[in-house]
Amino acid sequence: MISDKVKDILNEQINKEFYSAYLYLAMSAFFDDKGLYGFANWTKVQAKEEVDHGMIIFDYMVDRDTKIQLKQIDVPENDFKSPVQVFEKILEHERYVTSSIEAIANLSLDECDLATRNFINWYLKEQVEEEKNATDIITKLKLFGDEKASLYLLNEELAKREYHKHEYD
Ligand code: OFO
Repeated sequence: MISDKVKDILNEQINKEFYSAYLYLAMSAFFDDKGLYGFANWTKVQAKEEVDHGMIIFDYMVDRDTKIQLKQIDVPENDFKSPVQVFEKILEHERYVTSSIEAIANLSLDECDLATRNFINWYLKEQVEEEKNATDIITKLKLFGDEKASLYLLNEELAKREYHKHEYD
């Protein structure tokens, strides 16, 4: 059985995942407005993956017969300046999400909830990838972003990202 503390932190995490989807969608709209369709695509695909992350926790809680309490989703930032600034915000946000996931891992251990501790491993792995993706794009933007041709090529590269439903494995 899931303790009240673990239940509360998982409910909060569902909210954070849906907030993440909102934030990425706001970024996608910014890029779309600037005509950077590849960047808009990349962030929109990420928004869909964030919804999957929230749904995986939702389904886990249903499986464990735990009460789900959906909370209000905050309004995301909508005012961005440049591609590199957006990706720096993405990295900062993903680091924050990583610390939330680590808090779930630690709490589930404190509560002797080994099933949740095991469940959350998938997210720990996922966060390594998400921080790396943001870091890699920041590196490219800082190296070449001032040159229009390079920005064009990166935009084309990011246009290729496809959405595949994120399954828990
Ligand atoms: Fe961007 O990460 Fe979800 O968990």
